[in-house]
Amino acid sequence: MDKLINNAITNSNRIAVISNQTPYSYAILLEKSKAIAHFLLNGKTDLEEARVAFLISPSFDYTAVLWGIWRAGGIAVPLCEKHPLPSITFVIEDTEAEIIIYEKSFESLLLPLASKVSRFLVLDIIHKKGGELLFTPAPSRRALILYTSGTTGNPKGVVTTHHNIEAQITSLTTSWEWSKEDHILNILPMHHVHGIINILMCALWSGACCSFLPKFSPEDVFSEFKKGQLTLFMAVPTIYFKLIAHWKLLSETEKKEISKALIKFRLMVSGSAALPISVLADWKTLSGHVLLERYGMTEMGMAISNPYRGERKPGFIGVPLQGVTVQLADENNKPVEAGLQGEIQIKGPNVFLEYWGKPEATQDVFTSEGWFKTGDIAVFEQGSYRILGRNSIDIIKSGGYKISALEIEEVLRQHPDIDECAVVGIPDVEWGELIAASIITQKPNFDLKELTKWLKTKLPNYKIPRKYRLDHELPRNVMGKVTKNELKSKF
Ligand code: MCA
Ligand code: AMP
Repeated sequence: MDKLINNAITNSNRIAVISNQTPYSYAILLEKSKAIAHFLLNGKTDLEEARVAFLISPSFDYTAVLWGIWRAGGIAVPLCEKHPLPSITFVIEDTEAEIIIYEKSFESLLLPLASKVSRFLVLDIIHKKGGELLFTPAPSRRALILYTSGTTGNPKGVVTTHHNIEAQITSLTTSWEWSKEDHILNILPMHHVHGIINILMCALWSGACCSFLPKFSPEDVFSEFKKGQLTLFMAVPTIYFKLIAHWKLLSETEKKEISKALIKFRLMVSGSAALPISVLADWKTLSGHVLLERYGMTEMGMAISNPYRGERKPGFIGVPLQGVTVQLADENNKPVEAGLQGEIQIKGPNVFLEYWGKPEATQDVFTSEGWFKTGDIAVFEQGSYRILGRNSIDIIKSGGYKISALEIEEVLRQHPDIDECAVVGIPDVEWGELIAASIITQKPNFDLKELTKWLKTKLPNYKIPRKYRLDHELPRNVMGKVTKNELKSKF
């Protein structure tokens, strides 16, 4: 945190963030985040790791609140604007958040939660100035809790310390040669590592500029590209797919204009899910860039990356980033022989501290030798790692979001007309995987549109099944366990 603040002081006259077309300097970011810290401290000198949840659209205000929480010694818990109330309530209860800060437009959504916290603060009232802050949190202190889906029902809170975050940032800014001349566009949701660490925090650490668009739309992204000021772009494969599809519909003149702007970029990165080779090839035609594919996870930030300089191999994720150690291991957590497949296991200062309030779950994902078990299966060949799949069929990646099939099944089972169900991910070039559900119901003419409406009150849009089958029974093995591979093939 000290280094982050010092870097910001050094760059105080530079533009840190552009949001709603308004530029904000590092000096203003320092001032506003200090005011927020003072307001949160309310006379104390340290929040002592109180969880502070916040629901603010991706913007300068979001950035100032994140820094304000850290400068006050709190743990930042970003909420997602697209989540329905039950998902937000879960996070507030699970973290036992003491404070919620929100943007006025989210007031009616959050009001039912006001009584669950000691302080329910609308951002507009925070104007207080105040003197210097008397403390900065030590590197070992908890900084951030991000929720991620796993192989058990509910999402788990991944806790990273200031030290973890600094390690994640420095390995990326060094490997990808960030500088203060950089300017990046941020169109990703701000409750995940990709948007928060890889884009926003790497930019701010470097004295560079981060421009926010409140929501992804291909038209808006292309018009930002055409302004000719950006040097970097990072997104999930689904976004590249959508940009390519939009570009293909444009006139020849518009296509040329966009391609001319894109060739000037320094670097374009894809990650959070496997990049289809067809998307890599189409993007090369459109932009002249071979996308740099890298591999990461909420629990460890980025771990493996194709090179910034040197050959980027299609279908491969590259080699360990600076400071990260990787092994491929068998079921006994022993390293596999060269050329054989194994689970990716990671060590390094980038690896998270714990799942919030879940010591057993934390212990389960580390080997006795301290390796973090990712659950991703890979092979090392031709000097680079290649992902082959995951060791759990119940983890789905759709649109770059990690989704638990079991979490969706648990919600589906609460529906009064559903007797049984099973959820799987089926391959899809646009979304990575599409969520598909087999439903067993006795109800004649069961209405799937109504089911979708009902699910949307309980789950975020990206966790809603896109394909259904109404079946008489689920495929099972002799032990009675649902055979999900068989179900997948039925879709
Ligand atoms: C939305 N739609 C979908 C899905 N999501 N259809 C199928 N599968 C989906 N997963 C449909 C909606 O129903 C709607 O259709 C239409 O798409 C638009 O919905 P909307 O919610 O507006 O979607 P969007 O804004 O266009 O979202 C697409 C997106 C978004 C921008 C690609 O999914 C996204 O921001 N993904 C990034 C997630 C991310 O940052 N992951 C990083 C995790 P209709 O109009 O018919 O209803 S961090 C991580 O993974 C690690 C650390 C790492 O390595 O980075
Ligand atoms: P999350 O839990 O949302 O952080 O998602 C992490 C998961 O995304 C990893 O465990 C991988 O399964 C997947 N992932 C991230 N980057 C890549 C990539 N480049 N190729 C394939 N899978 C990826």
